[in-house]
Amino acid sequence: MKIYFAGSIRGGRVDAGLYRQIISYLQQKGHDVLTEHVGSDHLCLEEQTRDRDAAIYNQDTTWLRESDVVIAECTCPSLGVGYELAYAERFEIPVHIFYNPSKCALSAMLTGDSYFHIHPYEKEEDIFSMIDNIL
Ligand code: 6IA
Repeated sequence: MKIYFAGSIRGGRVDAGLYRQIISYLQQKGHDVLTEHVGSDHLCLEEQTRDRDAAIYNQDTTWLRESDVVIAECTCPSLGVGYELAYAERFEIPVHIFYNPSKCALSAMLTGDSYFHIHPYEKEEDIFSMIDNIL
């Protein structure tokens, strides 16, 4: 499957290591993760120009429309991820949201939208069997 993995970038990189683990797990299972860079520890967060951001937006929205499913890790809040989830809903792409309730309260705009499949988890290692059940 073509998977769009969404995780916080400018919203904060505290969970970048977890994003990396989820992405490599999906790749090991033979899936095509379009957004491998979300787990990268070499993102240059300082570079921010309107043209560069427009290129990122155009590429990411193209990938979103091409994807079979969106998987998002939402424990670290991110405006960009929230936007992506609503964008995926608009194009009727299934969306699975993972978050750790002991670390954050997920926005009511996500938990209140019955379109989204919401997956709270207690331990990070639980995510992988949950993914197996979804895909
Ligand atoms: O608001 P955020 O930056 O936290 O939004 C994160 C989400 O937006 C991720 O799921 C990405 O798919 C997308 N996104 C945000 N920034 C980038 C980006 N920047 N490259 C690709 N996708 C992005 C490159 C590095 C940048 C900080 C200069």
